[in-house]
Amino acid sequence: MVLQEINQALQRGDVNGVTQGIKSALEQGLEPRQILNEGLLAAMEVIGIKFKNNEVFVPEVLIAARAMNAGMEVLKPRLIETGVEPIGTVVLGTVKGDLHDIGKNLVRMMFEGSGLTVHDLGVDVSAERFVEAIKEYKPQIVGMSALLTTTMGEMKATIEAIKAAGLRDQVKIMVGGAPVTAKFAQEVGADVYAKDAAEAAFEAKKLVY
Ligand code: B1M
Repeated sequence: MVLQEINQALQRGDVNGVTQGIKSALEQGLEPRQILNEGLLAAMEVIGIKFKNNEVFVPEVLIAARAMNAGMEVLKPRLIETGVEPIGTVVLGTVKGDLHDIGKNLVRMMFEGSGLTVHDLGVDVSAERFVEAIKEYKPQIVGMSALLTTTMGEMKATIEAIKAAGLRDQVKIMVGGAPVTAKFAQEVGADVYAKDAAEAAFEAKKLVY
């Protein structure tokens, strides 16, 4: 089955296999969300487990991540609803010291699919850069992602910097990422925690309406 082929190709880090698999899945009429969940995300989860168990190492994870991103490029136009009027603006980034961006990119896609304009600052984003971006883009929401327990603290530092710049009242702050919890979000002074990309989009819509 094509989803299984996509899954296996992603685990091998086979960019061509993933992109071709997605194209034929779409031609067969499969839902983009099903391709994302059962093809790409399921495979990434396997990679995550193997990485944790020392069955695969950083290079294999990187090539799988590259195939994931290539697959997302093919899926993105199909995931994003066309012709949606922007309902609000978000500044999004992975915090300083953290290079993980797969989850953040999914959150961005779901935001875009919900009609939000997203200014994606990328990875390893300093508190100062977040502050500059708030001044530049005047977003209603600032979204921060962290995947490492060692970088979660940057969320607090960024919120403090936003406060110090006198901008805290102008934005709602959303945090997420595997080690982040609702309790942590509250402790660092964020407004919202979202556990996954779908919830992030749902919560963001509530914040802008
Ligand atoms: Co890294 N890594 N990694 N890694 N890596 C983890 C996170 C880890 C849990 C693996 C493990 O040991 N089991 C572990 C962290 C341990 C910890 O801190 N507790 C870890 C480590 C240790 C490291 C390094 C330190 C390894 C090393 O070099 N020794 C290193 C750090 C580099 C750095 O950042 N400075 C490192 C490097 C890497 C790669 C570069 C090889 C690669 C990243 C490639 C990339 O992103 N472009 C990588 C990967 C791929 C992972 C795993 C395997 C997968 C992460 C992922 O993409 N998940 C991960 C293990 C795992 O999570 N099982 C691991 C899929 C993604 C869809 O999920 O990102 O959780 P996630 O996003 C979700 C939600 O969290 C949520 O929505 C997303 C979609 O539903 N979400 C938000 C995310 N952001 C949000 C923001 C929101 C709301 C929701 O609001 C704004």
